[in-house]
Amino acid sequence: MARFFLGLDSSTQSLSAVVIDLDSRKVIYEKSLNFDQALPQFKTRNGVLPNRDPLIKHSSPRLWAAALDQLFATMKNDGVALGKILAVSGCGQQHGSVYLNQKAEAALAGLDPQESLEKNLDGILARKTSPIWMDSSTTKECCEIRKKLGGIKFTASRTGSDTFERFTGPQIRKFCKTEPKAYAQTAHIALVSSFMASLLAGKIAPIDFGDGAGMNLMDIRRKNWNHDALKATAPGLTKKLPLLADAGRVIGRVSSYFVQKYGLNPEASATVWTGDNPASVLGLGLIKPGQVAISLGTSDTFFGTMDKCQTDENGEGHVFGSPADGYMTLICFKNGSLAREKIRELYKISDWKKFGELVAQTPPGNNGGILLPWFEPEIVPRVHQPGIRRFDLDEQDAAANCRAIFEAQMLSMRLHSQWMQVAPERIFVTGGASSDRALLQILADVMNCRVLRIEISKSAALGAALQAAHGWLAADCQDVKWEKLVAGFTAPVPGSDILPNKKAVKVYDEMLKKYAACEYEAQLA
Ligand code: XUL
Repeated sequence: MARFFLGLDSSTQSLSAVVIDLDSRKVIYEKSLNFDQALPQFKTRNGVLPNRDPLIKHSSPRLWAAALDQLFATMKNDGVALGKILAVSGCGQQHGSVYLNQKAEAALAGLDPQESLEKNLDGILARKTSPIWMDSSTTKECCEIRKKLGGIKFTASRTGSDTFERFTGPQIRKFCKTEPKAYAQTAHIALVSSFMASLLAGKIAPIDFGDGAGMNLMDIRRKNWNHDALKATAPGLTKKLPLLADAGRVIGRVSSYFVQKYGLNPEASATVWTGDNPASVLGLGLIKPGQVAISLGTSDTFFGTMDKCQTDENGEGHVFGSPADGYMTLICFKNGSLAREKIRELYKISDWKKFGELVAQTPPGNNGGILLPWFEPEIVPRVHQPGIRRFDLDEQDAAANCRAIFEAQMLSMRLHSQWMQVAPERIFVTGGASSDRALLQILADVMNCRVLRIEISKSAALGAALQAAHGWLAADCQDVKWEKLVAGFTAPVPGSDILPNKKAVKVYDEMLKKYAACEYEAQLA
């Protein structure tokens, strides 16, 4: 019998599904459902609910449940062999939280297939909306928790990261301070990933060590809830958090809701989900320690795998548990494609090909011109007041400004990833902007490293499907090696190799010092 596994990715703007056939090592189905387009009644923009305060970014758990219904209906209509799926796993946008009351357990256990999944949530949400990773409204709470935990270095070495506005702990603290009644009525706090896993399993699901590390609440080394962090965050938190467990671990059978409504295999295993970045690590095949990938998307993320836990003393980067054992590091630069697009609009450049041609008109190093492209508050380096700054750069010179944004973003990645102390032999790149050769050449030159492109549009959902397979095989007492499991699903695009140019490498080695000084000056201003 064929062995099919389903992976779901509940990300910021969409819900995606990938089905793999483990024996032929093929992706046999993939689909994405865009929230704004498929569910316009929720009135989200790019997956976010409108809010007058630009620092507040929330979304809706009802939207995520409605999307799950719609995606299963689409899979059924598309003739996906749901009856043959052996296990389902998934991942979610990290840090976002869902607040459920004491009726949730019973409601999840008895999900009614005659009603929509959204309707099944009636009366169980202790908070209507969910703060998500784009929220930056908790600076005060970050300070308070960090202070109680003994400062940046200690917070990072304990929980894997310094406190960050988008991390769940500071978000919970703000909720408890501003809506104490609703907080008191909260019986269960879930992450986006564990909320979706709970719907699939029909019970409160554990949080995994990958996504759990994005909360400022988990002890990164011991992999259990850290009581000092819980105490520093909000009262009574111990009782509201679920168990921590390995991603992919089987937690039971899928809820009969999906069996009756969509014909999902009644024997299919429901498993623990993880965060979208840990799942991408699997989907990109980054299993060996020291492997590095950069995802060039709405935000740019730089991630790699480590066998030993090493945290960032400066508190800019994060360490999460990797779903493939060990640890992964992550640095999130919020102004990724967002900033690149803003520059393209600003200089009225028709497309990225033209943009690349302009970049080629100026030499590596941009004759000393530097641009700091913080159109939105930046996560790394921490910038609360957005704004762009130019140093020795003529605002009227379109070509120099195009090169400047590419160089600044890549130099920033090099500067802020130094704490990881990994000297990769090659860097894999993925995401929308990874087809831009001009950008990749600058990346190769700045990092002095070979760059290879991996073209997987749904690396997180693929990782989730592999996680489902791993969990199912482990529950079946089969000894399964991650390296063997991921083999064949991911390969660099043939001919996508970009090698560093020796002359440019020297230029960027020098330029890094000036770039760092400009960042420092801009942060002081
Ligand atoms: C990671 C982060 C983002 C979200 C995007 O820390 O905040 O990458 O996970 O979904």
